Amino acid sequence: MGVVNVTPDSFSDGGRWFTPGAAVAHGLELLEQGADLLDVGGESTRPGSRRVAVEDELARVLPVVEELVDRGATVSVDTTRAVVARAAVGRGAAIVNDVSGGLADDAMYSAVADTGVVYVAMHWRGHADVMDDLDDYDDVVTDVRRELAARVDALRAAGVHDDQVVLDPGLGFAKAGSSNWPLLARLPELVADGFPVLVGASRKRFLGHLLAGRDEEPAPPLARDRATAAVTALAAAAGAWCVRVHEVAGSADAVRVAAAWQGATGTGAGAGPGDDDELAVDEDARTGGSTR
Ligand code: PMM
Repeated sequence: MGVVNVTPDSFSDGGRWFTPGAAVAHGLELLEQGADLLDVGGESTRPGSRRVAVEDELARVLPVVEELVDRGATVSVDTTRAVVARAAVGRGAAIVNDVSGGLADDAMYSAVADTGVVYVAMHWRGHADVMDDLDDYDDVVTDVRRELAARVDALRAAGVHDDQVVLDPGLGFAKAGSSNWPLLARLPELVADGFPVLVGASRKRFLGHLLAGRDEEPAPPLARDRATAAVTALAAAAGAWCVRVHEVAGSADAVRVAAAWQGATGTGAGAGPGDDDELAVDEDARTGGSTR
């Protein structure tokens, strides 16, 4: 999944693709580099950032969603607002990617149930202006899985079908650096819960800290892509359904390596290059199904 942030202030690529034309061109470039899905977002979740007005979010994302869908892309809309989700689906978005897992907007689950789209429920505890104070876990993996299971219960109660649901541990959201590594290392536990899993590690702060130089300054976002590709390889090998990344080429290669590796050992469900299964993500997203 390639990231198309139509925002002036995202932490990793803020402002670079802020006009609709630049955002569409960037999305098309990511498709050429091997993305199966494009995630279009109009509200930054940068730590500490403020909400944007719903009118501004709509104005940012809708033209970009529509144009990318017209160009043949499978598009996901990155929003916590039901009204934006419904409007984007109306323009052809196949997936709603909600970093709040439905907690930011009571109307989100009925929008997902009504439209029948694939829904990414991310683990979340609060908006960007407060999330850094919400990193309090007994065991981060157990707690995140339990809180995601509660989201699944609520989704089912709202009439959303299991095969619409993708779960995401929400790396960096209410998670300090050290809380992110167990979520990656123990990804198979989340995968075993039975839903497709999306991992969003791309360019995040915990990678910046990992890559800090001798001066202990975190590596800047644009210097985190090789580490992101390494996470992609390991996440794919651990059974992730999807990785959300800013720099697609390296992660597309990493996914191929993981698939070939698993195909050769026979220990996983991954397919080798050229195998029919390789297209499953794309096809299933288009048809609103899952790859489980
Ligand atoms: N991270 C960001 C934004 N959207 N969506 C999902 N499902 N998972 C994530 O980890 C995630 C996300 C972070 O913001 P960015 O677009 O600036 O990288």
